Amino acid sequence: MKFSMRIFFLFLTTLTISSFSFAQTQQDTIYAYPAKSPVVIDGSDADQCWIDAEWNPISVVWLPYYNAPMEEGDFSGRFKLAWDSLYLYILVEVVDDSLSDDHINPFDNYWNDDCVEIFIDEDRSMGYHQNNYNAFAYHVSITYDAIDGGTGNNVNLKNNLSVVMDTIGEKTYLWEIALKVYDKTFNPNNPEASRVTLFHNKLMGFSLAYCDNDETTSRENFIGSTFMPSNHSNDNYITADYMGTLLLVDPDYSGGTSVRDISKKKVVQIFPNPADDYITVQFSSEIQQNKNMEIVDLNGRSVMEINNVISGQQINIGNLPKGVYSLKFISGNISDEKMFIKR
Ligand SMILES: [Ca+2]
Ligand SMILES: [Ca+2]
Ligand SMILES: [Ca+2]
Ligand SMILES: [Ca+2]
Repeated sequence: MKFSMRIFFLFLTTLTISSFSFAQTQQDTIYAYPAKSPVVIDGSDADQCWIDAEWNPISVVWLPYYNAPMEEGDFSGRFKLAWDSLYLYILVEVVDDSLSDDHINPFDNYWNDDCVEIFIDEDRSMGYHQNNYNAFAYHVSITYDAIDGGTGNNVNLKNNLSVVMDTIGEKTYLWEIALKVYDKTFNPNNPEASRVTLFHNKLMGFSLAYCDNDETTSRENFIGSTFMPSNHSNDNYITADYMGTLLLVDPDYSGGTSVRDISKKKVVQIFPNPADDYITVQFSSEIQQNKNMEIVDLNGRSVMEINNVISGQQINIGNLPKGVYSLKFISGNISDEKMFIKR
């Protein structure tokens, strides 16, 4: 009896640890897909990109202390992302029992009023950004100010984004945002000089959070989209080290060179892409021998090896966590790497 109980608890512990690490993987890397038609920033989610995109949770309590419980109805939130070459689009749905902006001066206690906070590190360099533009922490208020720490002073960077918030239900608010992306040479007096265009395979540091104040003078809850080390749960405004990862993915992308997709020859084809449980691999007759392939994750870690693949073969990827992978192979002097998405 004692022995079987012990096994049972061991099983429970294993289950808890594995489901936690899976959740962390899922939340900390987000994939955003292109908006293929214009996005109207009007506080409405009628745009095609929002119909197509999936929700990501804003559910990790960063403050008052890590994983603190929240009162029922105090806050819940989620967000979607989309992009085109000019903007990162963000749709945030927030349920908040009280919406308030108690400090009239936008620079005064801006983190202690209700606001959506966008953390973005354009080149995913990580590192310190409190008094520089290595990364940004936009505090987007209900009056559409966007305060962040600049070189020495806080600056209102409201021109870096367009935002419209609308009330869509009882205590339910929809924020629709088009964010311009800048590199670390950003200068508020000449922003366009450091404007970055967005492209397939671009990797950025990104987290989203909500500063929840309910008609008091201080922030009650700070809830984010990513897991944090508990002793650094309020550090995203200082450093980009703990931000999540955002990968821009265009499933229709073909040709050209990019950071991750090294193939120029269309030697190997994968479909469907994105895929659920199976991918089918097809390759040209140039490949005669050694048709061994490998699936690697975004960190370059091998997650599956498939030997003696034949063209048209189905590969079961049902056990892989949701994410972006590359299928790699080398045959003689031909090598190829194709990216695919497991959803
Ligand atoms: Ca819209
Ligand atoms: Ca609240
Ligand atoms: Ca950076
Ligand atoms: Ca509030």
